[in-house]
Amino acid sequence: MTHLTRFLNQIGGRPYESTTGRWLRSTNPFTGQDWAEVPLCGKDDVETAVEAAHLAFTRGPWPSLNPSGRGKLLRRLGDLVARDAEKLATIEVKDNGKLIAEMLGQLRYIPEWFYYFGGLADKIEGGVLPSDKTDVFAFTKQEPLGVVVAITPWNSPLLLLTWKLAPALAAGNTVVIKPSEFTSCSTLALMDLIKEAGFPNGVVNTVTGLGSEIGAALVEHPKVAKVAFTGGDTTGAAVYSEAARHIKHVTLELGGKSPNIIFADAKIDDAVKGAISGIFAASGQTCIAGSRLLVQRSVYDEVSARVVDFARSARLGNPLDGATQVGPITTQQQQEKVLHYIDIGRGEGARCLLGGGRPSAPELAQGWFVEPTIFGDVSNNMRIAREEIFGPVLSIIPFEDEVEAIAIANDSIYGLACGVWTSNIRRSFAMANAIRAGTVWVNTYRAVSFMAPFGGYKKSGIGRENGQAAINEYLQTKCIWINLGESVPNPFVLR
Ligand code: TXE
Repeated sequence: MTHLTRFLNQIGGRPYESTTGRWLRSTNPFTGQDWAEVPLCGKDDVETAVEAAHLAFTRGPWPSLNPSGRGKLLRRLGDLVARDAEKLATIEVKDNGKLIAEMLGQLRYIPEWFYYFGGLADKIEGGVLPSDKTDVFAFTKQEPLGVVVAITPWNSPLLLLTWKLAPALAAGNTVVIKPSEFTSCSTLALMDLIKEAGFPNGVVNTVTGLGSEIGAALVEHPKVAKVAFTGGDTTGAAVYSEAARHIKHVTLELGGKSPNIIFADAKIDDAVKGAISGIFAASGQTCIAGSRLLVQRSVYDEVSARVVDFARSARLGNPLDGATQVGPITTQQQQEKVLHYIDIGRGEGARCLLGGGRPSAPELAQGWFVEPTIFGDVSNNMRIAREEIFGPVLSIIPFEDEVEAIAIANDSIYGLACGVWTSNIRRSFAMANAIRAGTVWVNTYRAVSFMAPFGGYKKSGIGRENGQAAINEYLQTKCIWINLGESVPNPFVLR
């Protein structure tokens, strides 16, 4: 039997297995072999984790630490992540099949979130209120919510966790993390750094296991104040309605079917690169994937041919090899879902211009690969243009003019992101104004930053991550009235 690397949870500052005594295996998407295991926690473990987080929020060193102290801890954590970038990147590659080149870049960037929100920790200000009452002094304070549950998906475990963890801690909350059952290892490795940074026991805790069991138990737990969720829209809706029953704060970052729009006046070379990175980065497993490529009819044939040629050159292979350009799909069930959508596309009459199945190379046979796949002549009514596939499948859709491009782009239940490729400055602004999405990129794609708010319109989500305002998603306002009068007037004598 192959040796499995074992990762443990941390609850209350201690390594923690589970009360079930069972384990959950992580499979390497490139080799198809199990490589690690994490505890399969149950509801009792949820109870222990939430109690630890609640205790750390209400008593002990964390609530009495001043905001600058919280900021210092976050900045120290950023330094530790930078120090261990390679180690964490390698774990995540084995866990979810992302390219090592992408992961190294991501791990070197993640510390910026801890520095940025660490810097914000002592800039959370209340205000003195003007008053229409005499002898009263009124002011506001921004206070943390309490125990925050961070539920994260498998496609970018550490990055999407960081987007929640950094502002939640900067604001003074405590956290219970539930990573995806498919990719828990990098999160558990990060816990060692959180401890090393000096966060008090119980400020950050983890429980690993199945979403349907412990994810749901966390959302309904009475001592959980907020759920910060990234995942699919079906699960997101379930989380939202459960949270609503208990009146909890929620942020949801859900799926997308983002349009990437190329006008005839664009620099076509750049637009083609933008189309490729929009859909084939991370094998299309990103919420911002530019999965609908809208191309103006006068350049439709040229752009389609060039995108197909470029995609054909992609080198599929071992994600741990720095030269690999497209890696496997993270889970076998996701690979099956993507292949099923390719069948649907064919059945709907879309023309398959490239790919369309598993690659035939023997060295890829053990991995969960799907070839970069491009459908031409797609109509926006087809399911492959309407539903999130979350894989390397591009649908190219022709349009005549700006009005039609806007109509097609907005004809979606989602509204996460959009790309626009044009040399016309007026058109840049007109498109940016007309598109119903949380992010619009003009002549670029996939740019994200700790400084820039990120989130969805419509079914792509609620709330924003990143940017200064994101910290408000983890705060609540308290209004304090101080009576400065000499005495309290007789309540029966109305004035
Ligand atoms: O995600 P889930 P799945 C989309 C993508 C993908 C589809 C399904 O289209 O094909 O969703 O993926 C936890 N209560 N995205 O099923 O279920 C779960 O354990 C509380 C887009 O893997 O949304 C995991 O930690 N939590 C997306 C997290 O929810 C529950 C990224 C996300 O898993 C739960 C991932 C429950 N009842 C998938 N059930 C993006 N926005 O980037 C599950 N979970």
